[in-house]
Amino acid sequence: MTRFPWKTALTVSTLLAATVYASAQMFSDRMNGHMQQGGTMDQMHQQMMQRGGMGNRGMMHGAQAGVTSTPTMPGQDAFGAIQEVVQLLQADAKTDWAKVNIEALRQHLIDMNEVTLHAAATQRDVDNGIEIKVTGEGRTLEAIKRMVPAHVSELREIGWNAKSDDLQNGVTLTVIASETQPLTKLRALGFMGIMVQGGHHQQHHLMMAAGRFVH
Ligand SMILES: [Cu+2]
Repeated sequence: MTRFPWKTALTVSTLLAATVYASAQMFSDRMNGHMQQGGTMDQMHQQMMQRGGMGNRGMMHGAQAGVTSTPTMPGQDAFGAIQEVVQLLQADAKTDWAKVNIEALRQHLIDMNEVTLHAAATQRDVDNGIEIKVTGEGRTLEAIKRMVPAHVSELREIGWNAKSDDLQNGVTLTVIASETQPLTKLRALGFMGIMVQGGHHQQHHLMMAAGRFVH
């Protein structure tokens, strides 16, 4: 009869038990880690939602985390801009519907698309400033001729030394450096960086649609 090695069996089972216990401990530690991480994410999410203005991102985060909510993305930026303006006009009891012109806003958004995405912009240094030849054809050219000179007037209103000259296929935009707009910055901004200057662009869209403003 073989002697059963009780002592060895006991040692082995103790070791096994210890290993199982250690694994369980590691597993539970890891789970706690995850839960703590989850907690922090929830807090961040809550903070984001409370801070406001981050609503969209908050909801996207929620959607990624499997939380169902109403979609907010309009699918197309110009569509979204028009939708927002229409909602503002509808919410305002003083809106004069005899003057409202949403088509004017749509045409301006088409101009913006042409100028932002399709115009060619060739930049060069001039004496203490930069000169940009903005050119295009067809609908793009029309948009350049409407938008660039109009924006130059706005730049001048906010104190920039800017001018525009007509070209056959576009406009020459010249901006001279100043203490507030040094040459290095102008060079870096380039055509679009200069076009986005000024704080009333979105307000202008509302005025355009309301029929109170001609761009
Ligand atoms: Cu605009």
